[in-house]
Amino acid sequence: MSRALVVIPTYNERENIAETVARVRAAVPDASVVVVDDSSPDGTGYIAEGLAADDGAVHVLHRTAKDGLGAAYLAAFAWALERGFDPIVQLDADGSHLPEQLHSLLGALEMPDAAGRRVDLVIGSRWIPGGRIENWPRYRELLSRWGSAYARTILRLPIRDVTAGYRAFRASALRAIRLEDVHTRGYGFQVDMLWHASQSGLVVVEVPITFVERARGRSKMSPMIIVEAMLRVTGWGIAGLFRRRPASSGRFVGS
Ligand SMILES: Nc1nc2c(ncn2[C@@H]2O[C@H](COP(=O)(O)OP(=O)(O)O)[C@@H](O)[C@H]2O)c(=O)[nH]1
Ligand SMILES: [Mg+2]
Repeated sequence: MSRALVVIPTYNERENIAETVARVRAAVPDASVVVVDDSSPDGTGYIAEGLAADDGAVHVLHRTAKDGLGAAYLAAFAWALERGFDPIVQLDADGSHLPEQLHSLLGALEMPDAAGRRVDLVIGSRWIPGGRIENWPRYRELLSRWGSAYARTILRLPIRDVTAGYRAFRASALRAIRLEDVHTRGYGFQVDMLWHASQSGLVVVEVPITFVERARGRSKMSPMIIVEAMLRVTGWGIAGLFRRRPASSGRFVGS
């Protein structure tokens, strides 16, 4: 019996959550699902409870207030590690991350990387050959590309898509990262996790995905979230200039 877990964060995803959970369960029937809902006013949490009542492999974590994607993921990771799930996958509720590509991420976690090392973290990447995006407005694509390029350069990360939200972690990788040191609430959380993965010397590879912009519901991206991410990345970059890189960071290699 697989102990794989797919974590799906939700805030006002009433029109999407049932279909996303069903597609995950169909794509990888062995994997469990946990929906992490921040008391969505639109009743997403109630819908998720209904899905959990019908399917023992579906779980729901309710949080009391909208506290950001990063905080939701950190709560889910703690929940998952306590229960022995491994690996642990991040997947958006809105249809952007195709559950049908879960096999690709999970498969890459099982394969040695180009240098023959055990892989700790797989990123579903839009910005490597074979990666695609569908229905994204031009400004979102530019924002994502520039954000990724800025963070990658400042933090010297050998990863093309540093803000990607479709990821598969070994449980041991989440244990290696000091999660209590990850403080970014918004989407900068994705960069924060990679930054910590790099500091922990983890082996990271990217696999191409097709990212499909949501057809229903609304994005929670906001200027505040972007500002938080930019300020933090810049801060880590400056701090990095004054700190010798840990010896283990040489093991952090992208694909
Ligand atoms: N639990 C929780 N989920 C969130 C929060 N903000 C966004 N999400 C979820 O995170 C995923 C990605 O958010 P989305 O708004 O689609 O971001 P975008 O794809 O960058 O436009 C979706 O499943 C959202 O419902 C939050 O504060 N709490
Ligand atoms: Mg989205």
